[in-house]
Amino acid sequence: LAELSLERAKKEQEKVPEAELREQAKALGKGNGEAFLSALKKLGISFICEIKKASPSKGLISPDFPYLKIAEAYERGGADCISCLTEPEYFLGSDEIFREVRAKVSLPMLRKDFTVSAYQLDQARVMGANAALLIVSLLDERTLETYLERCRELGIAALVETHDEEEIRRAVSAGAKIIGVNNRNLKDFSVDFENAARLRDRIPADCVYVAESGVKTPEDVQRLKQIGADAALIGETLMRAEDPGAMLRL
Ligand code: IGP
Repeated sequence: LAELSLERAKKEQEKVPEAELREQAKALGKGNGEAFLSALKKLGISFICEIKKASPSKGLISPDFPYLKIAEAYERGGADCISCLTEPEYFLGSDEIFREVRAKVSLPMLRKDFTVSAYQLDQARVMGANAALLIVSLLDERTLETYLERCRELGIAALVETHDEEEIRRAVSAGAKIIGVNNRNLKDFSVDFENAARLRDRIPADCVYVAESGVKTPEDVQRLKQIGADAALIGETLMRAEDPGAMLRL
């Protein structure tokens, strides 16, 4: 997926050259990463609700994929932020979908993709994202630092995704302020819901803590509240729910 993303970014640079995109991003001024951060920090657990048509582990999740309706249902239902997949190959997302959702709702939005070049961060800013995803396992420490610096410059927040203790250490040392712990192992897609709980106390107190993946029931949300997660990132369960708000209101 990292390689695919790099190829995609290179292709897109043939259409919009790097220097041109840089100019566009600069002309826009700072983004509103602050809105994403404060939505996560609010009292009680926050919900980042995800829009994705498919995933490599689950295949097609939403065949008809009424993404604008879903976005509105999230907003009405009490979501704090929206995460929107833009990866086209495995998640069947696109930048266009992101833009349409951006125009429809006022919630802070995370551009969910496999960031492997600074170009993609400029793209995130230009498409109106409040935050971008940085997956630690795809980046060496120096690169992670560079991308965090680029996010600061663009005024967007960075959700830095980890899976184990070593990755958390790298995230913290690179200066991450929002750390996600993924319950799903991206190598074999297995989900261990206790991963986020187990690693909770590895996250420094001044960082925002996001538990990701595998949230299925109100009891799961309860468990995440109990361990003091600032936010839960929920995708599949909400995509399949008839009334996503019902799960968020509990
Ligand atoms: C959501 P779930 O199990 O609720 O659908 O998971 C989200 O955490 C998951 O989509 C995800 C993801 C990622 C997707 C976590 N990290 C990195 C793509 C890339």
